[in-house]
Amino acid sequence: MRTTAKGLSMGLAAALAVAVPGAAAAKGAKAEAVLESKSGSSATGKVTFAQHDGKVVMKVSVRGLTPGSHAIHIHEKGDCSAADASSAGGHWNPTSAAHGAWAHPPFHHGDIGNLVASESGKAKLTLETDLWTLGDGKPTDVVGHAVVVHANVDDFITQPTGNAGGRVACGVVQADR
Ligand SMILES: [Cu+2]
Repeated sequence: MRTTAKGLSMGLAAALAVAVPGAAAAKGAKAEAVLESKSGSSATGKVTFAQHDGKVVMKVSVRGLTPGSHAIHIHEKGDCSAADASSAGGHWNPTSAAHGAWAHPPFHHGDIGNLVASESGKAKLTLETDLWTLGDGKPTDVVGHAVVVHANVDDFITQPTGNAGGRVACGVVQADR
């Protein structure tokens, strides 16, 4: 079934996902980023993406953070190889917008916002949007970019970074297969 699902077009996979929630056919419209520690942090986590009904649902789970707020963005380059994750480049910004707060234009497609880590260093976030797609190769496609978690809070004002500080975790978004 996995091989069959991979061969489906995105449109068909999305349609089947609606008709048969949780079925193997939905595989083609899913992606994942495994977050690895960067800049000497102990932060790790996982980000999943699932597309159905013309929307993408992202679920973020991170642990090992310092308590408090941490910016989280999607950055342009799917390259987390640098020790400080600088290889991921700037924010993913296919519309050449100014940096800002999610859902308050202008903002980058990658301007997810802030995670709030508990005293135990854990943070979760869920976001649903029709601004993103998965695996279709369009400018709105999240696959191939990188999810980056920062040391500091995003102020939503400072251009173009939000003054979010260092990069403590990074993971490339890869289509499930
Ligand atoms: Cu960032």
